[in-house]
Amino acid sequence: MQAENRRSFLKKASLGVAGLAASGLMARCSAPQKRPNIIFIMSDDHDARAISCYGQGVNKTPNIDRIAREGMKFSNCFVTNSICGPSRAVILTGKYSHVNGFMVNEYTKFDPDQQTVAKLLQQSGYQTAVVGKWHLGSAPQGFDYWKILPGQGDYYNPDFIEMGEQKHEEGYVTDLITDSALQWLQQRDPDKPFFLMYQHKAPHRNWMPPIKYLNKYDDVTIPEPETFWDDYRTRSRAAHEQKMTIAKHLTEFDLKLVDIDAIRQKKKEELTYDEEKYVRLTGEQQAAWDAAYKPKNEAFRKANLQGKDLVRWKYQRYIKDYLRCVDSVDENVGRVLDYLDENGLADNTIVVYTSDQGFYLGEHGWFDKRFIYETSLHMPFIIRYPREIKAGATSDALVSNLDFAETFLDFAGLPIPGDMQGRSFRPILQGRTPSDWRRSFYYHYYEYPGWHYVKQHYGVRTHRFKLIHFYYDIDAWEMYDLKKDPNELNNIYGDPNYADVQKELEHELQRLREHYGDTEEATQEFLDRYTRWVEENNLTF
Ligand code: SGN
Ligand code: CA
Repeated sequence: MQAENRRSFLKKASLGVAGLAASGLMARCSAPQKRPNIIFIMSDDHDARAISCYGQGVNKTPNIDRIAREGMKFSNCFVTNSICGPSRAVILTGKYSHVNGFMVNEYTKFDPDQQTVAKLLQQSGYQTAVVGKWHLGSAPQGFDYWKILPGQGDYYNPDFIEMGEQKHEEGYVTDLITDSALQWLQQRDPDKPFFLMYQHKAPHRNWMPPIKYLNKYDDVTIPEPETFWDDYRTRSRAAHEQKMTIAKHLTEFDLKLVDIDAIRQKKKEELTYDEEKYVRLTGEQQAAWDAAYKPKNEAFRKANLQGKDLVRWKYQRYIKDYLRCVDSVDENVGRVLDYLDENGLADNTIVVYTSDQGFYLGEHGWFDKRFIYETSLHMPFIIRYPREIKAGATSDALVSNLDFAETFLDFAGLPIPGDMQGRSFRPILQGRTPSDWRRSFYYHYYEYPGWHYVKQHYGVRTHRFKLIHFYYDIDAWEMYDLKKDPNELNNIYGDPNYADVQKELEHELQRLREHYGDTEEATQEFLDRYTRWVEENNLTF
């Protein structure tokens, strides 16, 4: 990878001008360029199926779509480890979890002393800020300004930590994060480039929508995905033993079936984590919630649904609240795009929209993420930069959150450190996918036992195939032909018709593990420590 990095760096140096001329953008770029600003917009658990430009038709996201219409949309952006903190650590460092040390949420803290893209940009003269969801356990470094949510944060009237100081704010989290981002943009030094990480909590569980959307979608039925009733027939135990089904694992708090008045009767110190989210509502907010949910809940109870009908009802409640949260994200993204327009910044600012990972919106009967399966492996990734990216472009190249840091450094004209493990995809953005771009992608997930009980696994994904090894308290392999079976319903591991492909994938997986320095010994050592911590603290999830 180091060689690959060096290559891409040399290429950039030699192809810069020629490449621009070839792409017809030379005229616009003839004056000496100021280094571009970068706004990295990331939401939490926003799956591409709930972004209208990805074409699934379940909702409308006009502002996010605008970024794609004026820029480029990737259909194969993959996360290396499909969970929040670890994804964020990979983005900051350009290194896999086993190298940056942040493998699971919560147990370890991100080591803030290590090299990050924010520090490198800051050192080179960028103004840097992070606003919103952070979830890395340690205080941010490398940012001139930071204002983050503690842990997962809250939807209503949340606390923030601003430069080390805890603050309470009234309002809805997605609006508040945007207000802070715009305030920071407003007060910055206009003569210096900036790097802003603007990161939403929404639409993370427990999907609490803003007041104004509480009744949106009431009169429609959102279609269930094709695989909603999947029985995991050909899969290993891992798919059967997870705890993330719509049918069984959504709680009354997730489903908004709680009596807020009754929760308020409890003493503060007796409140559970979930109850605490509801007592945060002001009297006025609660009145709006009760007005919206009580009649719907009464109708639901009266209907006394059973079996599949009950599961279908849960899905509608879940997906509608999720989409209501997304609507607020989209509208706030619009506020930021407007700000760029109004301040003459649109041309020289790279705008990214992504999410820390994909998220099941009922596929395979699930919510949550974690698996290497298609939905949770994919991150939406949309990027606009009129100076170098043609409007309406698309790419199916295998890119990753592993590459973001390298790509931003490349745009900032900075060298890419040899210990970063990804590669700048600036050439792809310019319309020239390098012939030696990766054709296989390595994945590794660790958090078991943990929330939703998805077993540890690693695997490889190529353009057409996927091979997965689940391990630890299981030793099981799965393989999928994504061309014939895009929904991954037919595990072909061991199928003699695919013997050659299987052999190749096994070799490729081994090669990637060696290439990225991921060893069985290191994994074992981490898991011993992690599972001891889970046991010692009697954690159940
Ligand atoms: C919380 C959620 C889980 C979720 C994890 C990780 N439970 O613990 O459902 O998988 O976060 O999400 S909740 O009851 O607190 O909502 S992540 O996006 O931060 O990785
Ligand atoms: Ca997440």
